[in-house]
Amino acid sequence: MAVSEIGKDKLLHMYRKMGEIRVFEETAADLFMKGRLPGFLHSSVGQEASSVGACAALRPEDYMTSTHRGHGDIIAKGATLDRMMAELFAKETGYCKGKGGSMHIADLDLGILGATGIVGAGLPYAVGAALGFKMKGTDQVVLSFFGDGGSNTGAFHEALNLAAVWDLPVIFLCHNNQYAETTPQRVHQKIKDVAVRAQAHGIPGVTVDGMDVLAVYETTKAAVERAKKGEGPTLIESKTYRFMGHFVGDPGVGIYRTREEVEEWRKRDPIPNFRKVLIEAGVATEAELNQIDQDVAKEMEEAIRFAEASPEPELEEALQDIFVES
Ligand SMILES: Cc1ncc(C[n+]2csc(CCOP(=O)(O)OP(=O)(O)O)c2C)c(N)n1
Ligand SMILES: [Mg+2]
Repeated sequence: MAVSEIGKDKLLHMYRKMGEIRVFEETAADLFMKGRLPGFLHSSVGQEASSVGACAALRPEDYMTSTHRGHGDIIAKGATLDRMMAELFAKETGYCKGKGGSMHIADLDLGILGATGIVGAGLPYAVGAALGFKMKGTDQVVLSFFGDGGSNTGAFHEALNLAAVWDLPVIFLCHNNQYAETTPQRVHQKIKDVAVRAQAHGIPGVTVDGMDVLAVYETTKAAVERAKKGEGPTLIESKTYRFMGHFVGDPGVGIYRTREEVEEWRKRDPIPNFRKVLIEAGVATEAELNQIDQDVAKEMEEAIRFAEASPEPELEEALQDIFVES
């Protein structure tokens, strides 16, 4: 898709969101390694174009689900860095009042149905939400993010099958980052492209360059249009890479992948590449993009201050919002 068809505001929004994700992930990893954050973190650095391209094709009223590596997807859907950081700090002002933590962030007002630490578990509840939209007769859609490892679960196949037979408005978006924990895709799957699994369910399957935000945007937009018209789900495989280890603390090189492999993928870093596209197409100047980078850095500093200054949840609230009152 030519940049001229997308419009400057949207393009700069995508650039900003990718920057927000990068700085959030790097800051969170740094705080975690200094022992200042509780819990466990999975960084999505490298996957920014995959998250942002997909969410840029959604409207605020559309829903999404995500995974243990979900910070990027959630920021791309509209979450702000302050409440994200507060959630990681387990503070009252976090998206889930500090009870969700890194892997379980949700906000229904933003259409973020939830992330989950259970691999593959986000797919069936995306299908449930899509069934709800279809029964209500709205034109909302649901996008479910998952990984290459997630595409090996039974839940993946059950979700695709049901969404296919009922023509539900779902987009299944696989961040194929080449690894499931420390296992390379070639070891955990016989197929090269996750997208071919769509054939088993009679739905379209598309493979896209997940380091190219515009390619992901265009592909997702087409899938959203199809879903809105009642034509059913699409499986999109976005080929991407996580630059960091599986979890923050995993060096990510030497044991299960080589430094050279990581360096090769780093040359395809989606953020400087998109910056180049914007400048070469005359969409923005260096100065405009530098200003966005500075605004993002400031937003991050304020987010840390906000999270640090926020109160801990009260002990009496420990069981609130955990069970549904009947
Ligand atoms: C049902 C289930 N099985 C195993 C695990 C342990 N586990 C956590 S992350 C992960 C790998 C997932 O790989 P992928 O779906 O490719 O996501 P990525 O980590 O690459 O983002 C596994 C097996 C889990 N959390 N849930
Ligand atoms: Mg993976």
